[in-house]
Amino acid sequence: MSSQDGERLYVATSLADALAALAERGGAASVLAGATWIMRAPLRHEPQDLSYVAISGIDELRRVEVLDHEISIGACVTHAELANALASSPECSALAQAAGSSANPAVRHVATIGGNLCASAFAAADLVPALICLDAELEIARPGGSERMTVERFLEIRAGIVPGCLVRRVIVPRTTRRSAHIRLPLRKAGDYPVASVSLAATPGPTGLVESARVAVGSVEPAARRWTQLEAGLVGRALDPRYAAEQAERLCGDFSGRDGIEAPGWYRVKVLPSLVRRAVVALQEQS
Ligand SMILES: Cc1cc2nc3c(=O)[nH]c(=O)nc-3n(C[C@@H](O)[C@@H](O)[C@H](O)COP(=O)(O)OP(=O)(O)OC[C@H]3O[C@@H](n4cnc5c(N)ncnc54)[C@H](O)[C@@H]3O)c2cc1C
Repeated sequence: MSSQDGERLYVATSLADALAALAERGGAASVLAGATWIMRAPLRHEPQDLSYVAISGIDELRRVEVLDHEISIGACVTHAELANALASSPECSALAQAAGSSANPAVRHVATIGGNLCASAFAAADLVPALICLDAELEIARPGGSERMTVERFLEIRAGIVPGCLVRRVIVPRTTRRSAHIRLPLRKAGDYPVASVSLAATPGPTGLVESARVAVGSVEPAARRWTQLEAGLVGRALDPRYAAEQAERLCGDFSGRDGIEAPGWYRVKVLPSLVRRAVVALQEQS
């Protein structure tokens, strides 16, 4: 164990050390990874936590392991490291694109995948819809054990997660799908996206779509799947115009959230165009 700045910051040296430090502090301490979300707490008028347990120096949380059937990504892998590590895994293009296009280079070098998933009030998180469309799971570590669940399930329980737990790693299954992440920043690259669409599709032997997953980010308070649109894409050839028409028809599935960057109706209005661009991106990968 090592500590800096009195009780405010504890720098953990291993996963066990981090879990012990969190347990010792009860509900009074939060996990700190890249701190790019935490540092803006005062701007969001959120209370700052009493103390933090820093985890970004823990070796096992910084690894990306590309195995035959899955890719295991440690919670403290940064957006920049992720984009780089996945550059030669075409089935994970959505995640590589989300990681490589989020924020700006300085933020991407410290912001982590774990922080992106755990920032519970962050509707515009880029990696979350990408992970949902890739059917990713995550592993939560707690003293005495761990639990694995889908990212979708994690989003349902994240606000009430027991203090003392932390996300250890994210697991992305490897399949023959193709995928893309398309985002619309309002003014310039580096802005939060007004809306984002992540699309994964698996082509069958005849070229028709065998399975599809679409996830929408930043439109509602949390990213979620667009299951009606998925159903409309299956059994057909990938066609940007048809996909955009279906998206237009099904846009009523979303209630856009109003925010300082854009009103809710606008976030919904741009979805067909993002879906069209996502399908074009998939076609370009073949
Ligand atoms: C200028 C700027 C621009 C940005 N633009 C974008 C953008 O375009 N797209 C985007 O997606 N994001 C953007 N972000 C948000 C950026 O903060 C997140 O994307 C980032 O992934 C958060 O990771 P972090 O490691 O910094 O999290 P932290 O700030 O360290 O933590 C965030 C939250 O998660 C918790 N936490 C962190 N890791 C874990 C863990 N392993 N287990 C449990 N809890 C954990 C913390 O306690 C905290 O509540 C931007 C941020 C800035 C400052």
